[in-house]
Amino acid sequence: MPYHLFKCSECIPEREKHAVIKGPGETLADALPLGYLNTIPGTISERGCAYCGAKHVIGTPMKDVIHMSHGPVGCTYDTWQTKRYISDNDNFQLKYTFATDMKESHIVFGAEKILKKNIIEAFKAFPDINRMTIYQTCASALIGDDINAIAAEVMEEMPGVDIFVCNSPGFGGPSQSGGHHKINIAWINQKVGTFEPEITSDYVINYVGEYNIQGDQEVMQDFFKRMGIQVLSTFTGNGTYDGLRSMHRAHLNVLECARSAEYICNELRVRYGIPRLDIDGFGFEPLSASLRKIGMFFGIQDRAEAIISEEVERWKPELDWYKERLKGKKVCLWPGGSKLWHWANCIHEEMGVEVVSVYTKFGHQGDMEKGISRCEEGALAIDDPNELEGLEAMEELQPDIIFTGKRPGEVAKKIRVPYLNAHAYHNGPWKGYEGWVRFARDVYNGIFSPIHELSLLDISKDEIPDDKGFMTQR
Ligand code: CFM
Repeated sequence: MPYHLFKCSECIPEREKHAVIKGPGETLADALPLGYLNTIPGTISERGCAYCGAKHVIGTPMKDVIHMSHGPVGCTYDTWQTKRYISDNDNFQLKYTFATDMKESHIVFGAEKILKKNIIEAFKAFPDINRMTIYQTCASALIGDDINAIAAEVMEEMPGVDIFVCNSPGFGGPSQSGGHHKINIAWINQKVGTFEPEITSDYVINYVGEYNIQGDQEVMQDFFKRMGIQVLSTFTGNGTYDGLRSMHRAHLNVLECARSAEYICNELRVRYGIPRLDIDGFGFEPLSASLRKIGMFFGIQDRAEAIISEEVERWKPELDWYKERLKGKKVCLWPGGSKLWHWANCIHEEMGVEVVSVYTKFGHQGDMEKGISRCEEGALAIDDPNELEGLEAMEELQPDIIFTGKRPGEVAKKIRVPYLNAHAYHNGPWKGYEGWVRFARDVYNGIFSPIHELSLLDISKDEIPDDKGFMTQR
């Protein structure tokens, strides 16, 4: 049986179909973990909510916008201290966070008045910013505040401002993935086609599903510019509000994170006939193939080849230095969504590590299918894991390092497994050729840093670690 029931989850037998071991000779047809379902009651999920997926993943990387959360102030928690989607306008979207600060009295009497007051106050406080997004939360959705009406009223009263309303309360889906879908569709319905851009090239793209984590977007944009391609908009990292209103004028949608943003690409194809091309900015081979594909689409493949040979020649020796040292190191690849399949194969091929486990918090079965097909035989694949399952997996698999988020990462540290931040990165950007070397360096430092020898010392006992890191008596 390829399904795997964790000992810690024996009391939640429904969990069995959410974990699979990729057995020898088994194909994906034997079993895939269930995915994108409501979290089973009793398991402490690591997922985010649909509001988080809409606002904190996709909405807020937009850089020239006041991002207003209509709800209790706690809903805005996920901001500059956890997010690293920087921008080239001095990080306006990271530096400030806005909320209407709903309280109990607003639940009873309604919060439309304070919403309007807050919108006007925020625009007055930042006179250079005249674009706003407003996000519904569970609290304002449950009492039925009409955010659209208030936004329309303000736009009437303040000519020159433009407001987007995102109706994706926390309960609007099983995970953040539900919110991705909602904001994709809301944006194309409300805003695409309402702004006419200046076209400056024969080759015009939207760069979609790219959130500029630690500068990824800027690295990729530089490659596109060197190819003579105009990036009309980026959905949404380092992207501008008006650029994203003009997505309908691109010749091609270049899609990076298909999990979070395939919806808008598919709609742009249906409504405006713009084709979709899926790419990978991570890893030498996948990135080179991606630049080549874009070049082929526009008939400018020679420009892509010139970049590829220059960059590979410059950075490949450094990557190989790390590969030699990382060979055979065991990795648990435990991101939120699409990074499991963006990375599973190319970290093995290009950094030499063995992927002994993949998981996704909110990926769909298609993401798992891609992830499992790209990881090593014997790997443990888990959908929507809980903390205890993560611990049990680490104890069983004894990974040398795990790539995951801050919360599971801190748990790993407690059992002295080093972790890299797969979401926000350690020393990014990790996209591009130089970025991929930087990732390899972070992995190397994660595993080999002498700090781990110290962290393995338990000063309460008279013990020292042996050369494998296990504790022995002094
Ligand atoms: Fe796409 Fe993302 Fe991801 Fe995602 Fe995310 Fe993210 Fe992620 Mo954190 S959009 S699915 S909801 S690549 S925030 S930039 S790192 S879990 S694997």
